[in-house]
Amino acid sequence: MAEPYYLTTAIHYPNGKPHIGHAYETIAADVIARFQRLRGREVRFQTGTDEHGLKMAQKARDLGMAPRELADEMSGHFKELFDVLNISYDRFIRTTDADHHNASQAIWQAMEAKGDLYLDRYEGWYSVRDEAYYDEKELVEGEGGEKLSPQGTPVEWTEEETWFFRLSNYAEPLLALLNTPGFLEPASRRNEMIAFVERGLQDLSVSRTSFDWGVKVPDSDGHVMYVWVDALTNYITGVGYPDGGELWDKFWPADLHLIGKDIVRFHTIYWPAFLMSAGLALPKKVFGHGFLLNRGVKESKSLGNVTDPMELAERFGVDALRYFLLAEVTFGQDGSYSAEALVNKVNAELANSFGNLAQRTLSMIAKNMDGTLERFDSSVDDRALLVKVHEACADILPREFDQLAFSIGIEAWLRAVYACNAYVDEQAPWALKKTDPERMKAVLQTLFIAIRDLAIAIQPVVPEKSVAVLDQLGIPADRRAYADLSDDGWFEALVAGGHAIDPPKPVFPRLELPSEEP
Ligand code: ME8
Repeated sequence: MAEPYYLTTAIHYPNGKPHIGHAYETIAADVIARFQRLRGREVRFQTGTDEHGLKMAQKARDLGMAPRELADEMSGHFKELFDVLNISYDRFIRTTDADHHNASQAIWQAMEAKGDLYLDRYEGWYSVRDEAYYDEKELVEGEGGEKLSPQGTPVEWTEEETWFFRLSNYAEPLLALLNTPGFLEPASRRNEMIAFVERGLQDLSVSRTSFDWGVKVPDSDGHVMYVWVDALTNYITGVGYPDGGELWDKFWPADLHLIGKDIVRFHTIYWPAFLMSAGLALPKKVFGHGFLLNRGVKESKSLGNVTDPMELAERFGVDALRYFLLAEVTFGQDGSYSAEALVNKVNAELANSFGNLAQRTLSMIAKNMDGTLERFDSSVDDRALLVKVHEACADILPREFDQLAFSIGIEAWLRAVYACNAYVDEQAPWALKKTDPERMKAVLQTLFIAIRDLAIAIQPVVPEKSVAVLDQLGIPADRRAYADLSDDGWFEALVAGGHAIDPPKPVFPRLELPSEEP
């Protein structure tokens, strides 16, 4: 039986169109989902939009729209982008979905039944941009002397009667959780969270009365839930809470919540506390990835440097964008991107190295071997190359991807591609054609095997391109998993048994920078 694997992204605020950070997080999650499927896990992958709260309500008001209308329009842009980016989600959840309201009210009632909710007066600072409450001592001073949140966003003084959650009761189990190896990664994010708990946890205001765009608090007229209570609950809505059932039994607790570094507090303090209060199991891991910067600078509307990820995907191709983001950025740290960096990297590594290797080899097989493989005697060099490629594809890349160290895994893969190209140059099959045609066949078949390994291994990152290569190699769709890399008997028989391929078509075009680009 395949072991289940449940992974989620943050759900995105649809108060505007998606930006490159949303694309980055969701692509990374998709790489994980595809990777785990290829390892034989039964994956459930959820993403979606976080549609309630003051930020959405205010944005809609500014635009003269109803919040629901804004949510519908923008959520549609997110879904469209994720479909274009080839995101293999199982559910795109919207917090306005009926089952989500139901789940949020159910977790509320469970927390209330535990005695963790009480009514009181809230007085304090609130950032609409972060949808977060802050203590006076957390605030920083802006350039004009104004008070700002630690994220640098404006805060406003708020006073209202709200429900409170007894967060202060959970300091001890939260510290134990934060100290559990593997729960919060990268480990560098742990200290900040531990320090936050150790400073003393205040009870959390969890409802609002000054607006009504949210999930209604059960039996409490005029109160809607604080948007983060309902937002975090999306992770259990999607697997059948509160009714339970097959999805619930199989997939909760989640294996991984993938989120950005700015919302680690919500996921490693508030969310586990809510779950503990409701008597539910805790997620196994929260990973806080870094931020993507445009040439080293955070994108913002005022700087006019906002990139539309849809445009990038259309201009350079989805797989080029996916490869660049995963190969370029050390996962967990901030990363920088630009059109020229993307074009240079993708041309050097995919078009000129892997693409060229596949195209050259398959053309020579088509031309000089009638497109047909046969049994061959391998030399020491052939075997050395295949050992190296196999190690990169079947051992190193999967091991690193399992640790979410994508760029390191891809680097090992790329070194194997370079080794193949060096082997082509050394062996010079085009010269062997005249001097030793049998040896030429052995070289081309060795390369055929290597390309199969390389294409299988890189599937999570460039799904469309690797499928095209595997199709050209004639590898059946049910022989493309990681385990197939080590199932030698079947593959040896295929290569030895007169396996025929068609002349190849180029899969990795060279990219051009548009002329207006500096
Ligand atoms: O925070 N680079 O939504 P959001 C990388 N609705 N990642 C980035 C980024 C950037 N430049 N900018 C944002 C929310 N992100 C809440 C989440 S979850 C129950 C609720 C990441 O639309 C950000 O860190 O502001 C977050 O993980 C995700 O994009 C959605 O951000």
